[in-house]
Amino acid sequence: MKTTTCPLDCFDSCCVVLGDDGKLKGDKNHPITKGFLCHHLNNYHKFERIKKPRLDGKEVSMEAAIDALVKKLKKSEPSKVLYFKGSGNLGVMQSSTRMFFEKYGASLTKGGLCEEAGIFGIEEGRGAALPLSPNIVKNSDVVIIWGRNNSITNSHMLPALKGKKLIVIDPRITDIAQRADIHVQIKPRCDLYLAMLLSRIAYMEQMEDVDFIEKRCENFDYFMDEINGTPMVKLIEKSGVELGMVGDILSMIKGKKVSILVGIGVQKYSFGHSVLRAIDSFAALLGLFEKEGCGVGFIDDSSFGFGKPFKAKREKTQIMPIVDFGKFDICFIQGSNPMTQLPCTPKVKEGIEKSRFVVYFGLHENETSKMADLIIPAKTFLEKEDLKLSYGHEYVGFMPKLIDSSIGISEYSLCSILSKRFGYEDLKSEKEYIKDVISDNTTQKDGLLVSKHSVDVPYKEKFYTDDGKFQFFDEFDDDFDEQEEGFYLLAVKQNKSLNSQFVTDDFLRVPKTLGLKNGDFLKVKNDKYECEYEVRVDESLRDDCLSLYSGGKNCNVLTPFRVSDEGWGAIYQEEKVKIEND
Ligand SMILES: Nc1nc2c(c(=O)[nH]1)N[C@H]1C(S)=C(S)[C@@H](COP(=O)(O)OP(=O)(O)OC[C@H]3O[C@@H](n4cnc5c(=O)[nH]c(N)nc54)[C@H](O)[C@@H]3O)O[C@H]1N2
Ligand SMILES: Nc1nc2c(c(=O)[nH]1)N[C@H]1C(S)=C(S)[C@@H](COP(=O)(O)OP(=O)(O)OC[C@H]3O[C@@H](n4cnc5c(=O)[nH]c(N)nc54)[C@H](O)[C@@H]3O)O[C@H]1N2
Ligand code: SF4
Ligand SMILES: [Mo]
Repeated sequence: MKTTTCPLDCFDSCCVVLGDDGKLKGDKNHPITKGFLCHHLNNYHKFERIKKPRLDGKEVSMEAAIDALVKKLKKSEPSKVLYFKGSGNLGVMQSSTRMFFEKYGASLTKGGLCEEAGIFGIEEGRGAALPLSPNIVKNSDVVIIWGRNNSITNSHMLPALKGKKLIVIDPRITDIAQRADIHVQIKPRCDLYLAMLLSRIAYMEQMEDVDFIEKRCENFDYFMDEINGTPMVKLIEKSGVELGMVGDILSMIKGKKVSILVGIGVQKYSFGHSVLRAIDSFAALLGLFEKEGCGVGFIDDSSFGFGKPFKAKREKTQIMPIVDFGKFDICFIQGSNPMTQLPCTPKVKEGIEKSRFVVYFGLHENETSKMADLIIPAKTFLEKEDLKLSYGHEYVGFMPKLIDSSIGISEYSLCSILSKRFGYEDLKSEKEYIKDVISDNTTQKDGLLVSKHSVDVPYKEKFYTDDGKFQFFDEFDDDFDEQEEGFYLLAVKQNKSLNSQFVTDDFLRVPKTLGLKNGDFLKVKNDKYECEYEVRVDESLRDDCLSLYSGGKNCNVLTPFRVSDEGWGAIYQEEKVKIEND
């Protein structure tokens, strides 16, 4: 049986079986995949890929494409070259190209478009974000789903949720919210205050885990001072959640095994790191970090503790969500579609138009490939050697080359050819890189490869902070004016696309109260830009929210050109938008 691992940016990292007919199926024996794949891989071959390299709009051979790139790189000042890698494929070998560009002296990016703000907060409190796998969640009594949309983005968690009490905290009535025992249809950006309110009442109800807090935590008194120092009415007002509902949540979790599954929804804000820190602090107050069937999961760090073969050693100077492409003579864009995925599309467009030579290295045509001077087609995950870690569970997935194809080039081969052309030392073979990652970082569990650092109860022994203790949070900045007129513009995922890959959806979802109907057009604006969208009425939305799906061609026209206070993360939902409704 030919098996591999789904390369996509997803919690689940499914184990994929390649049939003799070329069809992809989920491995029935894999403990997470359990025999099913989602829309993306079930339809993988239907999506047209780029077959030939193109230079200035004309098809060329791969040799000519690489020649053109080498020529440009040799002529350019290295710091005027930008290396920009997205998350189209999360295999370990994807980063091999960075090795070449780092040696060459190109500018590298830091921060990112996804979980960076939240991860910063988690690392402040716990030192590292260890995965909370479905294997742990299945032993919980209650699961709190906090700004994560499992049925769409993390469907292989669903079996672990069966039979559990579910509490969903989400401004939209998602599929999982409809099945929840409690749904807090929270106002966007209010989660930090809800975490504080929950902590305050839990403490009043003496739900804190005294022993855990005393032995394994720091800063608890300051945390409680901060919380008790904030008037209760302010916490209720700021969270927008009634005390009755807080009471219902706490009675449901009291004395129970509780897992909290946090998604990126809660941290697409300037103070995103503090939101995760506050949720973690609530969990630590309850002592959830050392009990079986308990814990907090996020977009976890699957490579925690791993020696990373392609880790950048040079300083990264460019902040990814607000990088100015126009400053660079050459932009090498791999596995990404910044024209739709970075915040503030008008700025991105301006930069990409200004840059002298834009290289797009990807699988599919998209808004960025349309603007590129040189297009280099990639190989699919079936056609190259790789290895995949998951940010949602402990298993490490083999990705052997299963198919020969004359189309495209792998990241490793491109790196290898470029290195040779520049006279850099020879690379190890790709099999060797993969073998080293496996032998240094993994071990076997029930016949499957898992991270060496994976444990049944994360943080049971220690936290990964300097003193090995959990650090409660005690202060945060929030200067957002929630009274400002306008709508929250939610940035969410949908089932048929993986960000901008596959079938995208350009419609603006609006609440029923706007009195619009499907097919109407609505002009939406912020301080600088405006954009007209075709509308779909969505009864799952709060009256103060609009939403756009990730990958839609105008999904980022109105998102702010800013980054989080910590972590250099994109903050798609930080600013309200206004509508022109006549
Ligand atoms: N099908 C599919 N799966 C995917 C992806 C995809 O594009 N398509 N993308 C992958 C990637 S890159 C990632 S990072 C993950 C993300 O996985 P998720 O975090 O599950 O994805 P989102 O849809 O961004 O956000 C989840 C929920 O947060 C809610 N939300 C928005 N704002 C707030 C808020 O202020 N507070 C609270 N409590 N909730 C809020 C939204 O309504 C949404 O339901 O999914 C991965 N999986
Ligand atoms: N408005 C809004 N914006 C968002 C989000 C949102 O929810 N709303 N989500 C954000 C998040 S969480 C993320 S992670 C980012 C993702 O944003 P990006 O990292 O830009 O990811 P994609 O849009 O999925 O683009 C992936 C590209 O990778 C290419 N690709 C696929 N496989 C391979 C391969 O093996 N090799 C190479 N070289 N290329 C390959 C595909 O052709 C595609 O062009 O978007 C962010 N932007
Ligand atoms: S995108 Fe996620 S759910 Fe779909 S096949 Fe890949 S790993 Fe599985
Ligand atoms: Mo992401």
